Amino acid sequence: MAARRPVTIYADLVSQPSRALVVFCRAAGIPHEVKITRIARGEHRTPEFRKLNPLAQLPVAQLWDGEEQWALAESHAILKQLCLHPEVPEHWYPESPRVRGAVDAALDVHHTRIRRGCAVWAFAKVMGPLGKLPVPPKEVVDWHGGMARRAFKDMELMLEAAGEGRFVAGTAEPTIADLSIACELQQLEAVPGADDEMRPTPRVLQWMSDVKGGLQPHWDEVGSVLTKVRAAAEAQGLRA
Ligand SMILES: N[C@@H](CCC(=O)N[C@@H](CS)C(=O)NCC(=O)O)C(=O)O
Repeated sequence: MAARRPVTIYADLVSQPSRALVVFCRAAGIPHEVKITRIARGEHRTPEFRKLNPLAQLPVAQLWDGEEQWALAESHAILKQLCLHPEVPEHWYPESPRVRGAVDAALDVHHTRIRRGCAVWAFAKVMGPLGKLPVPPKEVVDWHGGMARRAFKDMELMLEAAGEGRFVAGTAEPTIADLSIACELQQLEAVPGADDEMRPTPRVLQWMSDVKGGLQPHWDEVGSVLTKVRAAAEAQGLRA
């Protein structure tokens, strides 16, 4: 049988959804190659990249349909495609309609609530100033900070509603929703002082540690870029 062709992931590891894909491919043993595409250098705005994603955003995956390669943007859509690979353990995107519904709902909460706060806030506090990129005005940044704080409350409520299971869709093993949300909250690790500002509860901290724990060493290796970003932010006196 012909060897499976590797999935190509265009990613900047400073980007939360990019990390989610790279960690997932590594943890699930999906053959893949990563093409690092740096947002700060505008590498996602080239005509070549826009052929892959006209919206000029990362991540993008190039997948295979038989002999034909095709490009897909949007990390949740990509994660669901990757879950079709036979080697991926079922717990990541369970087939039971009820559980799958809960995973899809948590993914929607990620995009409509959790990401709205964390992504812009972390960018405005640290990544934007470090990359000398324009950031929104203070009142807009503060609004996103409020949304980021609410993200932790959302997680507390969702985990409470999930009942016995340790993970957000009520499962005993992590799903792609846990991975996506955890990568989003991880982004705040790049912001000095974010913990004091966001005050995650013990339950949310335990969930985060459970998600990370099952993904080592990939979680730490892929996320190590955030330690460097944080050190650079500290050196420049950037804070929450
Ligand atoms: N909903 C998208 C979000 C994509 C996104 O916001 N990507 C950011 C990086 S995290 C990006 O490419 N930003 C560069 C830009 O918009 O110029 C997903 O889940 O993949």
